Amino acid sequence: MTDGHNTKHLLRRRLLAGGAGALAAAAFGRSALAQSAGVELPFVNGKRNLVAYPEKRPLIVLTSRPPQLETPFEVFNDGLITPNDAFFVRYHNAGIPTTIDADKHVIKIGGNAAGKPYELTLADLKTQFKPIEYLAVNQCSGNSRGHFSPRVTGGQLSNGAMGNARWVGVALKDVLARAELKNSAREVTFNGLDQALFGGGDFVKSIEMNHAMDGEVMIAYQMNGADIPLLNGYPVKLIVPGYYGTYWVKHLSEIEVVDQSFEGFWMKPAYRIPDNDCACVEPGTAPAATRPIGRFNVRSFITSVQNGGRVRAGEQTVVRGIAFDGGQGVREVAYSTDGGQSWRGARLGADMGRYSFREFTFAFTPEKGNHDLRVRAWNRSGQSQPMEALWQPAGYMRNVVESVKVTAV
Ligand SMILES: Nc1nc2c(c(=O)[nH]1)N[C@H]1C(S)=C(S)[C@@H](COP(=O)(O)O)O[C@H]1N2
Ligand SMILES: [Mo]
Repeated sequence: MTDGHNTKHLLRRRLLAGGAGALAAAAFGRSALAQSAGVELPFVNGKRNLVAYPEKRPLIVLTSRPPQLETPFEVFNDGLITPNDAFFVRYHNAGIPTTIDADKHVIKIGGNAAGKPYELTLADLKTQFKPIEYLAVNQCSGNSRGHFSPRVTGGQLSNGAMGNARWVGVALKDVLARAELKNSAREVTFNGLDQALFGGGDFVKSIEMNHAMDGEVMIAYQMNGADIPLLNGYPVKLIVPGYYGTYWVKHLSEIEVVDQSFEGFWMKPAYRIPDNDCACVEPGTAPAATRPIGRFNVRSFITSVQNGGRVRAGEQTVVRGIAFDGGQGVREVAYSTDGGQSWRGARLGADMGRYSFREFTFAFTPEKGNHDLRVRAWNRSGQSQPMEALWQPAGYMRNVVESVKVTAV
């Protein structure tokens, strides 16, 4: 409360100050406000600052060292592609690169199952391989973790640790093929320029060989038609479409093809889920067995109105939102305006690829009073979202059907 008051006060002072400053504040009203403001995420201890990091508009700060930034949810209603300056940021270790000379950046390709190890410069990557391109959602495993009940440890995120972008790069398969892989090749590991300063271990991830060779996993050098922002992995980042962000290694500098299962800290014990169909356990209990986290489950969100929002009674409102899954593609979105008692089909927007956000809309003419809006998506293999939240100790993969309560006045 105090913050909101101070913010308004500050902004008013700036506007009253006159001259160029006032003009600037007026022209950039929204960001001037945001820069000095905070937000209150909808859970206990959800108070956060909004701060503009390099190449970023003011984003929700989870931690500042290393930077972990969440996208304010309104951004998802501005369009189906998340702008680079609004895209969330997640790092594990404090030793992040602060300047990178892309002309000097090399990716080393080696490992005990690479017959012919070699090095690639960024220029090689851009000129010697066929570019590929697609839209894909990046989502942190812990997106929405702050909403878990009972609460779990880890970054207390609301729903903004996700984003959809157009990626351009080269197929990992093509880069690996040039290393003349041995028959013993089993997994591929990925490392980036960032380093662990205070323990925890260098951030290294792995995927299986057939996944690495699927022709879709990409070494990207472009995001939404521009260089990848530094905080999102400049100059090159691994794109593993449909898979949680943990595999999307930033500032990619080392690729190793190895003949055994890689079990570095960030593959085991970190980033594992209960090894069962729901990837869930009884709240408060630990799983008997785990496996590495994999593809996204199905999610959908209303974006045009937020929980606690207002709509006009007796007038038709078009409610809009986004749905996505781990790569089957969204087949159907249903909506309810009565808290889940009755459901109808929403209208799907254009298919922008099976890894992209998909828009949906539905029309709603509310009577005066309170309404509980819900949406539920299905993918092309019939998977959907649970009506009651599933629980797991790491707080990954939350995908419950959300409830957006609005008042029609
Ligand atoms: N080099 C490096 N890459 C990384 C990480 C990291 O800590 N270091 N974190 C991963 C995790 S858990 C996520 S969710 C995504 C986030 O990507 P973004 O910061 O570009 O949004 O980066 C992944 N790639
Ligand atoms: Mo993540």
